[in-house]
Amino acid sequence: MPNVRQIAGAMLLALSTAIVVHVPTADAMPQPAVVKPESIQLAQADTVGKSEGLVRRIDKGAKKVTLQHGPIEGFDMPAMTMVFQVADPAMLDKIEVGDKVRFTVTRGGGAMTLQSVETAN
Ligand SMILES: [Cu+2]
Repeated sequence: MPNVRQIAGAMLLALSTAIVVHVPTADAMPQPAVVKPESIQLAQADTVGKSEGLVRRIDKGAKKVTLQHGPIEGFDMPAMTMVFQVADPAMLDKIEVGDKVRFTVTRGGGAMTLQSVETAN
């Protein structure tokens, strides 16, 4: 009687065989490869990252805030200083330059957008 591991191995083998068979079709039609990055961006938009940072600059008119942030948990992003969009400009009324803050952020369409921010002084 085959155990679960053997069945999974057989299924993997069948899968990889299917992929190898599919390659000539992919070569003949390069379009599907162009669609791929878009689907990856959509997946990233659903991810919420969170971290802490220091407020460096606030631009209410442009709905942007510059944060010197620590590594962002949930994203593969190290500590750096960068500009974030804010989901709601009212979020900028609660913080000032020099404040230490905690924030949550989403990523999609090439922009990082703060979803929440609160002082952590
Ligand atoms: Cu960053």
